Amino acid sequence: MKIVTRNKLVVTLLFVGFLMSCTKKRSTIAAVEPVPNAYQMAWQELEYYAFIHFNMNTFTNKEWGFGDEQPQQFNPTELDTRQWARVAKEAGMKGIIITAKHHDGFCLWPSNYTEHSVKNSPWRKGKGDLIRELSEACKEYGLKFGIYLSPWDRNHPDYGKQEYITYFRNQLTELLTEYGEIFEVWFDGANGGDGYYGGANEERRVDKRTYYDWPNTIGLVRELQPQAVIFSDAGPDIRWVGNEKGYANETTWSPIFRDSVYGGMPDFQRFASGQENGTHWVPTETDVSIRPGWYYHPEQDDQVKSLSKLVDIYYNSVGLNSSLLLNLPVDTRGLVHENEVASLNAMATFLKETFSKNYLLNQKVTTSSEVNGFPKKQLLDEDLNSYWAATSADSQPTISVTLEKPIAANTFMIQEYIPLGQRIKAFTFEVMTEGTWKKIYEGSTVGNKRLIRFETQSIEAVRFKVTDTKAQVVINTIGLFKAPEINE
Ligand code: FUL
Repeated sequence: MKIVTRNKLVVTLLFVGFLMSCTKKRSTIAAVEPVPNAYQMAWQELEYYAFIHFNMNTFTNKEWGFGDEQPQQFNPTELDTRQWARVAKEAGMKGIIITAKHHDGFCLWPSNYTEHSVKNSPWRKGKGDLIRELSEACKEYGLKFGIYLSPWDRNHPDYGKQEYITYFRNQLTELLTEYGEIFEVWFDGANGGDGYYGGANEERRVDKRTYYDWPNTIGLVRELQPQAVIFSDAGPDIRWVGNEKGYANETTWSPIFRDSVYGGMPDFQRFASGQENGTHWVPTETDVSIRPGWYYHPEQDDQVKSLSKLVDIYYNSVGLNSSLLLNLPVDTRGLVHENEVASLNAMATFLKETFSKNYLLNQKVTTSSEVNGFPKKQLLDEDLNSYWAATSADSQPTISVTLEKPIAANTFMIQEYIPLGQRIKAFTFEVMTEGTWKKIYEGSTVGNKRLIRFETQSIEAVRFKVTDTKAQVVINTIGLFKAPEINE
């Protein structure tokens, strides 16, 4: 009896000790607000996904249709959304966002609220629903599915009036209730003014800030698909990187001072780098097309971005605390063109070869400080939920890794543990070759991921030093890689 009681006591004490150590762990590192919510965190982990611009413009060979096109013009001959999904999957992408309706107003699904849709086209004899086909293909290939719905509609007679807002919301409701889970809703900011507008053929200006009643439109998305992140020039959940070239800024803060949210805001440039002390977590998304145009134009068949260009874009988007939304203009057959497939496959091989072997694994790591419970070994455990923490007294935290034997490498990766907020303001990255430290790079922000590329060299050790930070440094992971040479 006595023994049992003592055992019970020991077990209880151990349990209390365990609970205390957990509490201690959690309470040690305070978050630096703002921080991402769970849905933004899930989105951060995607990093690389496809935009598909395919709609009426594909058949009129335009970038922006006027709105006076006829549904009969939409007629892909070999449309196969499973091919799109397969190509995206094999490319290593995690999802697809489709232009359900672009500025010309034509709808890729048989909306109940307009005749200007696939239901009046020859495609599948008017019985087709491209949004359904694509959502099912995405499910089959394990890809996330997202919707681009242009607020501007150059076809609709009521555009500019209150009635159009009801129409826009009805369409949004169809898209967000009929096709399963949506991971991202993309609101374009473009509003050009003139259009067909049901035959009026006139210029219609709206106040982008107030016309779409963004708070309630955003509220509708939240209600129907609470996990979806919403994109516009200024958020609310993710923001435009500020250019369509594929390049994020060297300094990229995820926080911004998000006073108002609407697509097409004239001062989005002030968000390009974000704001160190911004009040809301609104990370950037880098959208760029694999060809010069967003839509397919046969004359651009030989202008598909090369492997080296795509790699450069990847390092300057994913590697600069952003995500890469790479556009594939599906052609008039309804297929991703062979030239795109070739570039994407080359890119997939490059990424696989580069990031499959982290040369820092099992090597000797030293750090300038360490908080109990957040040891340096967690820098290399490949667990996105564990991290190393420097003490708050350590104002210039340093991570050094000495390699057992010299390794030829050309890429360094580091990720902050962003669930606790973005912190690093400035850093240096050095490598040791032939016994001498060499400064390779001096940078500013890190955030979700920073990739540093350099000439291939035989490296004996690497050193990452934070030279300025908002708060105690928390690092999720580090890596050293060797990207293959690109021979083009
Ligand atoms: C822009 C649009 O005007 C382009 O046509 C394209 O859809 C691009 C992604 O966004 O604002």
